[in-house]
Amino acid sequence: MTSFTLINPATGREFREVPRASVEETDAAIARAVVAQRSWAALPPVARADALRSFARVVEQHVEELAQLEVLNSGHPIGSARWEASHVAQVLNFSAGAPERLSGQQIPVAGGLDVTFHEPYGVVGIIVPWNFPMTIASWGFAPALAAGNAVVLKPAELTPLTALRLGEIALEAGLPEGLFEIVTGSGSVVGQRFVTHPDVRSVVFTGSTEVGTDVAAGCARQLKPVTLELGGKSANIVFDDADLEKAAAAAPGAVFDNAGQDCCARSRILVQRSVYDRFLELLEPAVAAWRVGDPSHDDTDMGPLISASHRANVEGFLEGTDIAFRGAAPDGDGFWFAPAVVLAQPDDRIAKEEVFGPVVAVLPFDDEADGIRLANDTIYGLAGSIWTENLSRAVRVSRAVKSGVLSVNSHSSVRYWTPFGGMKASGLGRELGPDAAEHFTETKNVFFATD
Ligand code: TXE
Repeated sequence: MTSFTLINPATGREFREVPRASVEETDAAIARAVVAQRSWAALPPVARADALRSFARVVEQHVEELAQLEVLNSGHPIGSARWEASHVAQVLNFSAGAPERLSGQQIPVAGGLDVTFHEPYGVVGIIVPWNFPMTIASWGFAPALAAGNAVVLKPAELTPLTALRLGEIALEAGLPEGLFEIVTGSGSVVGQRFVTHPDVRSVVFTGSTEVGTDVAAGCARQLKPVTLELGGKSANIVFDDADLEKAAAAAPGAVFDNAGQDCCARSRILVQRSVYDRFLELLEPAVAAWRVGDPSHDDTDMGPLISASHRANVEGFLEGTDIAFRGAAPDGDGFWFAPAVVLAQPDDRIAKEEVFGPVVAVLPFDDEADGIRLANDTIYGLAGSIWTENLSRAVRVSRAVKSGVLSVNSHSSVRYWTPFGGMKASGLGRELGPDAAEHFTETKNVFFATD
């Protein structure tokens, strides 16, 4: 097969064919990137900064178009999709500040001068999942380009449209041909070629822990650095001294946003036993108020799941569970799924595995130590939230939970200027934040003898 068919998740209807690149086509894209990278890295830093600012400006002019593409291809609510497209422009603008700030060091040595340089890797391969197609892509390509690399990027098979459009927008904005190559195709062909091709010098992978582990093993054989953003089973810990109304009102958004297809989804709510019943009473109306429906409407909170097969997987997780209550979802075609709140025990499958759908497991705990123990009772360590009005407890618990991204009395996870990434089976390395561009370089040390 030389192409794959895209399906609108809100209607279940096929709407477009996208090419499936072969190994030879992937190699050709990598070869173009190798050539483009040499000239790009040789440009004055200000020229690279200007090019990225121009890329950001043209993305800003196309926010509505990119957002509409994401509604069509991924079923994201239009409000979220507009945020995502604007976020890409912001990540580019932020990264545009990096070329002139990638300073090395001058280290005192006898008999000469010792300095370090942040050298780009060369070509960086970026493998993107389907859940946040444009934002996750930008977390890789913007800082990688800023650091003087070329990028070959493979979007997920299901959701390539915004990446393809961003590739065109880069050219419209004046980025050189070959510098930012979008290669559509399957993971086992195009993604694997990024791993094995000797000219791809660094790989960024976001996706399942299973495939990420294979990608890391392949990169290890090539001695190739790899950044991994993988699965999660993040805890939303609600203590008895929390503002319960606020905590319950915020909980649906923390797990049902993007239909739960979010690596940071707070898919376990851990509630102190003394306030467990009260919290559930407050959570029920909040879930009922969560609006699931047509993603093209401004007031929709949640659209469909990404595909029929993914919906079947998510449904499978509910078998044999104790469902406390569910939200609403439209009937009809489209991969709709009503949000579900499940009462669980720590060893239940629903409390352990990443569902990647609008399903949340609620578990009680006894005291602070028990809450921390339960929060850490997972192979994952990506995100988490802590609800308490006690400052000392907030500090203690945020230091004790083994996750890369935590928020207290909030569910925020992503700001492009703060670091993002997971511990344990949730990943390796960090994206975004002040050092994002530096992560796409390797340090060179040069000694100049003066004697
Ligand atoms: O992920 P994959 P899928 C989890 C989530 C979801 C499950 C499966 O639980 O239900 O993973 O999703 C490319 N070499 N997450 O199948 O397969 C693939 O083409 C190189 C969580 O979409 O990991 C796609 O571009 N690349 C996660 C990307 O890897 C390969 C986000 C991700 O695909 C490859 C996504 C290979 N051998 C899924 N095989 C999160 N937590 O954010 C596939 N790919």
